[in-house]
Amino acid sequence: MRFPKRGRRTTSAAVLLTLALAVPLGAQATASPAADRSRAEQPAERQYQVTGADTRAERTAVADTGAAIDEVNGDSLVVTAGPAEAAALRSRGFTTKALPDVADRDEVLAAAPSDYHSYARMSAAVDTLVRQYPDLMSRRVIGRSHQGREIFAVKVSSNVRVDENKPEVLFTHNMHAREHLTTEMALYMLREFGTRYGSDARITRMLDQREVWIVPSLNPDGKVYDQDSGTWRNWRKNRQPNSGSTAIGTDINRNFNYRWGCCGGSSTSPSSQTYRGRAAESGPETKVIADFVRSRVIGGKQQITAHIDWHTYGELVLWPYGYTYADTAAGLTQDDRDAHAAVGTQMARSNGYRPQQSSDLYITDGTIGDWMWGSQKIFTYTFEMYPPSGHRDGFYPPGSVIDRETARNREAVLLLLENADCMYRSIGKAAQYCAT
Ligand code: 3K0
Ligand code: CA
Ligand code: ZN
Repeated sequence: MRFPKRGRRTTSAAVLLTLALAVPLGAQATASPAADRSRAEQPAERQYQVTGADTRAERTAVADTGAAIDEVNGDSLVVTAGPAEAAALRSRGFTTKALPDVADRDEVLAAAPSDYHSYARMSAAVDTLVRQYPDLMSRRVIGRSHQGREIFAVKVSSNVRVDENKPEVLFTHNMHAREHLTTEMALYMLREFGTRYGSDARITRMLDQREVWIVPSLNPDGKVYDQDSGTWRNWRKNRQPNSGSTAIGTDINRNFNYRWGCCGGSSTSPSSQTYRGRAAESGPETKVIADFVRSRVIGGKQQITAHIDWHTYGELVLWPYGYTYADTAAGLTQDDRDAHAAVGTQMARSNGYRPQQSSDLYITDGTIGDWMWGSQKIFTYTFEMYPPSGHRDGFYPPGSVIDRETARNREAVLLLLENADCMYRSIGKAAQYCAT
């Protein structure tokens, strides 16, 4: 259901005006009940075009205000920011231009919330698949979100009920609430594995020789909040309250326990889009996936060798680190970097995305990728799916693109699985690193 556009735009303008007049910078509105209701429907965060930032250092300065950078287009950026972050951007000399609210973009924004699986429909679809392929797939609850929803992993492998000695590969999806195409990517992979095992040679071989873990939604509360009211809310973080603030949510991708908060790549302000939380792993969702990954250390050996964390948008393949511009750093040797880049570039060639180090975009800290490598030595990629930067669809492309844009990553997924037994083979160093 969509509200009549005119009424909604009026409400949204009134709320922004209330915030602009009444809210001290850095604080959150203590709005009237009426304004509060509207704000719940229509958060004050919105997208801005920011000009004057065309280097990675300037992009890092933009990110340092606590705005989330959604797009990089040459010297102009699109960010999601609240009033405080927008004011901080202007005070640092950047030019900001408010873009129309996501929910007001009905004509150009062809996506309806019903185009994408809701959390409930996704969960039911997974149950159906697991029932259909009981020897190949099993589902396990690995923990719960702040509001108590199940965060679950689907294991896919031949002989699925036995923990065998095979390289394990992890795929995590939908950490950022509004990045719904990533949940569709999880469902695509599950359907593809289910229907092609036993007929497609590559898939059969991989499911015989790997144990695959797919977590279709790392942020079920955020997904439900963004989608289930019937109008998109452009929500990114989880839905955990913050003590001493009315602002909701921690950015799960700034909450991981490797160099957490080290480097100006996250915010200390609960109202920020990139709020890092009060401590590393303070977000229950962060802790759930970190605990799961730690639980895969068996006999002192991490079983998971490779990982993709699926995001939208920008059509990028990113590798660690995000916390530093340096190509190599503590625990990341030249060979580690080169193997990440070699497989990352192969995958990017297959889907047409751009391969680069995470910090080539802007500095981030406390991300899942930095933790996966820095703390667990798991080869890790962040994929930013369709659309490319500058495309009007942003986080909400129409449902008609889902099949094409998920299948587009089929080859990249197979490439990662095929390399996962020895990532250093990609740089000709299997003998040095992978001798058994
Ligand atoms: O590792 C990274 O560079 C993460 C990029 C990710 C983020 O968390 O900022 N980009 S997104 O938020 O637009 N999906
Ligand atoms: Ca195993
Ligand atoms: Zn994201």
